[in-house]
Amino acid sequence: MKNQWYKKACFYQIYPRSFCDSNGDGIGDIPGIISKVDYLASLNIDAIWFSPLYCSPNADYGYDISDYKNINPEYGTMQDFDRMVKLLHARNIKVIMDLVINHTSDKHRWFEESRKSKDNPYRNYYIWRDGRGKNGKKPPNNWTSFFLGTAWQYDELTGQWYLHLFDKNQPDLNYFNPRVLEEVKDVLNFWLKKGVDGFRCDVITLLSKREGLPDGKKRIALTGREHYLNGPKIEFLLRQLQEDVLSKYDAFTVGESVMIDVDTALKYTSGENPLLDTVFEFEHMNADNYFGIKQFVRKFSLKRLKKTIAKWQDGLYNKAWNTLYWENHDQARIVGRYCSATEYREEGAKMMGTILLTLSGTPFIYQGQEIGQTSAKMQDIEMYRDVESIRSYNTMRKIFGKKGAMKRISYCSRDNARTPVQWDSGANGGFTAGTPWLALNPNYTQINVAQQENEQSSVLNYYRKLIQLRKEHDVFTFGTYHDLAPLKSKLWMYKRSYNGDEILVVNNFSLKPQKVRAVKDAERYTLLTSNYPNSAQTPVARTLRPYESAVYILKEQEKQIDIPKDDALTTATVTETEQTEQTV
Ligand code: ISL
Ligand code: CA
Repeated sequence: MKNQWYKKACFYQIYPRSFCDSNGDGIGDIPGIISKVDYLASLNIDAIWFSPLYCSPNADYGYDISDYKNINPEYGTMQDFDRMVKLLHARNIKVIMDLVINHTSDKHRWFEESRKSKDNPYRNYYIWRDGRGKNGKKPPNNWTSFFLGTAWQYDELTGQWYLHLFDKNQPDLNYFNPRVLEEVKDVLNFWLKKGVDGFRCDVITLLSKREGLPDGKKRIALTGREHYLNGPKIEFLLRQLQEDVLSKYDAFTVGESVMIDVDTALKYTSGENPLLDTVFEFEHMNADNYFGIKQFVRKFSLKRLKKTIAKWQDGLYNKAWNTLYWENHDQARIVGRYCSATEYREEGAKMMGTILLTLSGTPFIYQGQEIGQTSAKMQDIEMYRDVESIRSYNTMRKIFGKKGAMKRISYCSRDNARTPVQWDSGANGGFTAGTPWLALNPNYTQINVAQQENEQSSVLNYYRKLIQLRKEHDVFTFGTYHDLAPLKSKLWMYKRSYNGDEILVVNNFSLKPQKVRAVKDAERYTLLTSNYPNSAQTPVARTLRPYESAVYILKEQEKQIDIPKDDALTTATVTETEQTEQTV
């Protein structure tokens, strides 16, 4: 039976380039991370997902890998890496690596070989095709890239095109060729032998393309996706990785699953030997855009968000395991998206933290989120470093004009999450003694770790408290989810129940006070925590202040394990199985 430690765990994501720079070159690095291990331990987190640390020419900052078995020299050496793992393990923090196997860098040795000639032994590691039209000067099919435009690049050398679902510097690996999966297994073995605890699997659901690579239905984005999203052989590929490698180390996996729905998620994550332990779905990050395309910005709707969360909370309950996240290196900061970054900023940040840590699934906190960092919203395209932002700005300009494009990019750009961590109010927020690779958000003078360490009621200390409470009360992690007011557009109130225990979470998603009716049997509950001083001690009828968020818990004496009169014995057994399931 697999060790399910990850169910009770709280994860933290590090984007190494922006975490902490130790040598003044403006780039975060492993010695920088090492200097912060005690800070990481003080958060009481159980595991860290590292965005790629491998060698990369940085077309997509690590998501274009040129050597899977070495550390990017900008970040340090393999010795530094080993030391970091040791220090983290000594603090009971597990290490999860990013596994980017849909594509490599075009500077990877395999691709450099592959390009050389049609009969090179590595040719078939990538997806090469003849072009269409006269002289083959048109791409082989109509698929478009995640970063917009065609997904094909013509290569003069051999007169053929190669497929790249992302940037042209990120050629897709060819899983029609069984050799490729063998290479990947070798990479997995390498890191697992070193003692890492699992993988976050980048765009894992895209690996298997449909035979013949047929044209796709024309769409606003990702034309062709019906031919590779959860493609024909994906389950076979994942099964092999599980059986031949991952299961031997009891390794944890979370699969980044673009555009996934509940039923497909269940295919990957349910059953006795799931293909993945859990997934990152995207739907709940679309409450402020049209068609799931983040550049098509739209006013945030709490009702939409609640509907999506309810669907996932219910859909996976007792069948599979979900993740919880608001931020990562691909998303703008949540403060400023789902709550205000100006008025009541701290209350909003704490409210979003409360929700993250009181739902079912494994929570992931992204660096800087724990202090409520906000999006930098840079107004000059020259300041951006992210390939997606730059590419989509150019496309958006054609649709919305310069101003409209900038407005949208500055709202949704991935660089909003990638500005360095704000450690203190000194030069460059204490991130570097040199010039940072990406400018800091100027608000580091007000929002930073040092200042929040000194303030008892800071966002940082609130996150710590919530993580602690989640550890103490299993109902946070394992409870059922029940939305008490799904139709309210400003209030999010829900109840979680588990083994006779209950919590009620009430949140005001607006800048104005909101009236709430008393919760049924309000006196049975008592206040556990709140982001305001003097919140009501029981969930009575009253007015919730702007972004007020409070967690109530069933009083100890009110707890009872329900035993139906007719079949007490069966129920007792059920309770017992539930308890073994959560044992970690
Ligand atoms: O960020 C995105 C826009 O919303 C997504 O399209 C993103 O590109 C997609 O979620 C895949 O993300 C992952 O793979 C990419 C890499 O650029 C991202 O940073 C990574 O998280 C290619 O490896
Ligand atoms: Ca450095």
